[in-house]
Amino acid sequence: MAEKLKPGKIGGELSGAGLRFGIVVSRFNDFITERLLAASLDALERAGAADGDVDVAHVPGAFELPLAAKKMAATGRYDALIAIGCVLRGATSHYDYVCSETARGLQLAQMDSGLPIIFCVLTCDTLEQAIDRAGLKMGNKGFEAAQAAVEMANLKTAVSHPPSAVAKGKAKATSRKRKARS
Ligand code: INI
Repeated sequence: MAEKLKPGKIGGELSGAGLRFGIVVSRFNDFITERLLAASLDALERAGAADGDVDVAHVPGAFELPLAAKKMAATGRYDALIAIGCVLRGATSHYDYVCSETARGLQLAQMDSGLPIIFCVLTCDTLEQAIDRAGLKMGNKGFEAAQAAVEMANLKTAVSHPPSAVAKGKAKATSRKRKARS
């Protein structure tokens, strides 16, 4: 166990004040997705996000979330995005294609743009499982997603200025000053 080493800590705060968020929501299964959206907005409001700093875009289904998210990311306007959807298993393999391409597309959009895109897409076998995750037994995943968006929006900036680099910068400046004085 390390006894003396104190690593510089990098963390994302949970304050959304002054940050801008984009939410893209699927209309498919909107009985669920609108509940996830409401909880996301509630969480952003509680985190201090302002009225004009949150935009909501609707798309037909989960499969359309990645392109809309990518376009929103390209505006450069947002500090984080939240993608909300609900895919319910049916009798065919359609579910698997929609789930995997939605997840893959959102991850690609996130990695290509460098903007956090929070994955709030429920992938459930039954409607009951989805209801449980949209405000019933398992809480509301929309609320959790918004908290993740706030944390990642802050972390994105924090990781670009790690404490070790800041300390090194200060040490260099001090040694430059010492040299200049001698
Ligand atoms: N879209 C969803 O968001 N959830 C589903 O459960 C779903 N099912 O089951 O079919 C679904 N399909 C539509 C899909 O996302 C696209 O909108 C459609 O294929 C047009 O591209």
